[in-house]
Amino acid sequence: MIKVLILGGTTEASSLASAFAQLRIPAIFSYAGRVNKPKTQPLPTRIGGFGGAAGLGAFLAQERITHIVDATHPFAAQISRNALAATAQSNVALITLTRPAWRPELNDNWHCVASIEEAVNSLTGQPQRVFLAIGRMHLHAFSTHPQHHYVLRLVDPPDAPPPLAHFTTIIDRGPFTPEGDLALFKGQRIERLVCKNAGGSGASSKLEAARTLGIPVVMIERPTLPSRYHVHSVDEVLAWLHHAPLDGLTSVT
Ligand code: 3Y8
Ligand code: NAP
Repeated sequence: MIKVLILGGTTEASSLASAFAQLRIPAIFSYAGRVNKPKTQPLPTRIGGFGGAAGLGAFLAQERITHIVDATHPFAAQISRNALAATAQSNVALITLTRPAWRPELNDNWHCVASIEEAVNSLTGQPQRVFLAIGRMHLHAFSTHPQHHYVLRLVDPPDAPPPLAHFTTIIDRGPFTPEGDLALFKGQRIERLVCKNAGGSGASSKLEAARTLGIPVVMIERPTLPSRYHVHSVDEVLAWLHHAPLDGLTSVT
């Protein structure tokens, strides 16, 4: 009897949860508990860390999990490493549902960097209005360049003011729309965009807005992870579970 653990927190994980609920595939959805009100899922949901790879391993045994789908964000590297470690010690099968990285299109003006630190170092120069779409965890790094006015998009209101001299905070969780992001960039007079190469459709609209307005993009590339079996569509996950595809279900690429 299969029982699947979905490691969630992305648009793809939400699509997967809907498919599993429609097909009545026994599954538990898991959030880290990073935001106040995570999106409700149509599956039994647990919220919070497991306590490292060992804690995840204990959870798998306790819940008699047979399969894990790692549908977490490409920058959520630690949980992905834990899932690899926990399943290597057990006979639980693991698949990763990833979305392809974004690629620059003609006329895009991208400066690709390997880390948040490199993104910060690229912001020398005259004061600009910079859209920071990287969440709230790394804002302090940008305090070394106080000349800019930062426009921050966060899921929840910050507990304390960000350590930045000039900033505007926008509370929104996405998925976002091209019209919405274009209006936002125009309204906030954005001159530069800093973001992670999240991939997927849930947050690509800021890139479309930057393209339309000719705004340069500082693109933080994904962390490298050990090679693992990964697919890019819900149907491929269903096939992996030996389940027929759900009619009309679109892929996540
Ligand atoms: C808690 C669960 C859905 C899922 C929506 C996707 C799309 C919007 C892009 C911008 C970029 C950012 C951030 C972002 C994206 C989707 C997806 C995606 C980026 C939620 C969610 C959780 C989180 C955690 C949160 C992080 C933060 C990152 C905001 C839910 C909404 C910036 C990443 O306040 C915090 O502590 C926020 C933390 C990790 C990165 C960071 O370091 O701050 N995501 N995001 C998950 C959990 O608890 O397990 O509430 O729905 C999920 C989504 N975030 O089904 O609609 O699929 O990529 N999330 C980045 O890409 O740079 C926003 O604003 O343009
Ligand atoms: P991370 O750095 O890889 O993980 C840090 C710790 O958070 C993990 O070791 C684990 O704690 C816990 N954790 C992470 N994801 C979890 C999940 N789905 N269920 C239960 N515990 C989880 O992860 P992160 O970057 O903080 O991301 C946290 C969540 O936000 C993930 O679900 C991710 O999909 C989502 N998200 C992240 C980003 C991003 O930019 N990082 C963007 C969008 C969405 P224990 O070690 O205690 O088990």
